[in-house]
Amino acid sequence: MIQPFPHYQTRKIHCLDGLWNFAFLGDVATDDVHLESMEYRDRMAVPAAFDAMPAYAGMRGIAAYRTTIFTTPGTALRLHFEAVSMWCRVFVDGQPLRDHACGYTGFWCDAPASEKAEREVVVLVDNRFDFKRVPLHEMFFDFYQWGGIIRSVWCHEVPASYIDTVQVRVEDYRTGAITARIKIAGAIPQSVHLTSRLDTEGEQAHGEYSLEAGWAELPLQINNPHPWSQAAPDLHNLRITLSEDEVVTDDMIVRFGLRKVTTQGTDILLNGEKVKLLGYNRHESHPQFGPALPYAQLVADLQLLRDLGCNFVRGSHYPQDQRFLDLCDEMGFLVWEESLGWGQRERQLTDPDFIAAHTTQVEEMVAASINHPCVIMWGFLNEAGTDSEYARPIMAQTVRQLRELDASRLITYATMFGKTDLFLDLVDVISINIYPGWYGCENVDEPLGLVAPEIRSFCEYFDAHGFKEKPLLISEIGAEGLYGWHDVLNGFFTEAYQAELLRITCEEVVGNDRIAGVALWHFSDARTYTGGYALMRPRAFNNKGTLDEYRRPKLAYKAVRVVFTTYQR
Ligand code: ADA
Repeated sequence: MIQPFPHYQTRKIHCLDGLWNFAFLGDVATDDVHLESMEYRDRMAVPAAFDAMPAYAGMRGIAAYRTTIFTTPGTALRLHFEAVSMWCRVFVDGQPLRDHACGYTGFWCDAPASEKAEREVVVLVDNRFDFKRVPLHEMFFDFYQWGGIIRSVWCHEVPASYIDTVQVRVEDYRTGAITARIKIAGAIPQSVHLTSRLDTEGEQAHGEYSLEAGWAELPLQINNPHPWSQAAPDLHNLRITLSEDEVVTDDMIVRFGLRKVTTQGTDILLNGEKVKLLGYNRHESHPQFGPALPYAQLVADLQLLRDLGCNFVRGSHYPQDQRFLDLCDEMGFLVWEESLGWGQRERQLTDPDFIAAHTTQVEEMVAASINHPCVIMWGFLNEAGTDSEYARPIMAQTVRQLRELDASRLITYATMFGKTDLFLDLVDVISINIYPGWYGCENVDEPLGLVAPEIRSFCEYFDAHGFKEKPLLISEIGAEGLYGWHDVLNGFFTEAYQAELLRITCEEVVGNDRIAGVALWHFSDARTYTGGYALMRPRAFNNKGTLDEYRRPKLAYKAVRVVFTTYQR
């Protein structure tokens, strides 16, 4: 198991990854599930998507997971689930602690202290589509949504007062001035005794800090600051310790980078220098493991992206595995992280439960990812109904929420409406999903001839309609290429057609100064619909990957690599 940041030195942490007791209950109501009489006849790996595993492939319903842990008697526990898909209810020693309803964000459960050393954790997981229960998940999304405890689970033994959060705000990336924002939870005193240590430097702040609504702020100075950039992704560590009567009671170590992301006219700047974003949309998806990718696969994916000459990943279409973001921090990738969403319209976007669930999800996403220097941009609600007024409240509210939570990153959303989108004035970067040469070219003889002119027509349109000063990103573009499919006509679905479409796109992007970057659709083929929607998707995969689902390169790999690596040189 790999523990993503933050790390801890003082508190005892148990990793609950491994083999859990398991029972698949199927299509039953939660009220009809009785834990006391539950028979766990099987075992299941955690983390894993149970419905990606051979014995339960494709099954939807309720599953019960159970494990036990030995903890220190009399100590309160905090369970950290990095992601459970899609809905879950967590019990400790038979007591329900909380429900959670989004498959891609982490959450915490507090379990009161007990005199018993052995504690039992049970999780009911539901992967059925149900708008009331999981308003953020819909079966019409063009990617398979798996069920299970899909990311790691941790159990923290915590003292009465403990450190909940450490956020680093970079005040000046050149001088190394930062502010550490620290949230204390549990019993919240008026003030706390805090110490900080940066990298291998000595202790800096040392003293009593008063809390405001549980938060303390420490202005700090790094003596030997190294900015974070793509070429030199230098990282810094900050350890905060909490003590009582000279005894350290808790600590937290966060990792961060000194960098600044801004826009200037139509450009995106990293540390004051123009950067062209060249990369891919990437699903966390594997034919064998679903969304629970082995660590080595995460590293392999980034090695492939680096080899392709990419510097950018759009985490489509949900908050990312923290291990992946840690790797992007270390390898100098720039990331767009976004909330879960795909093509929602009025029914969802105006529903109070949907809005509330989305607000919670955005909070959880930002809380988990705020210290990653790789994340330069927040996105939300891919291809929502942004050509209609009904979407205004949720779009405006989400932008406001993101700016309040984090004023240091750019905000965007991927629109499929381009020229008729109503809310582009709200965001820092315009991001368009366009498919010239693929969708909508039924009556065209030479569809590849549409690609460059259509890209240029968007540039001209936005310049002429009040967005001359806003960066423009192509957040999706691509074509299906079936791995191994070659044909003398080089038409739709051949590797050759896909390669040529991506080559033209990449040439246009690197040669066109108006365009701030591209996220090609997409990195690797990804499993999608099982029902009737699959008729639009050969093999029931979205086949627009430059690599297939096993990461075998198609012809497009070389085509993209030549253009991107030549540009990066
Ligand atoms: C959309 C969507 C992607 C994918 C793509 C496609 O732009 O955002 O998730 O479905 O279309 O392949 O058609």
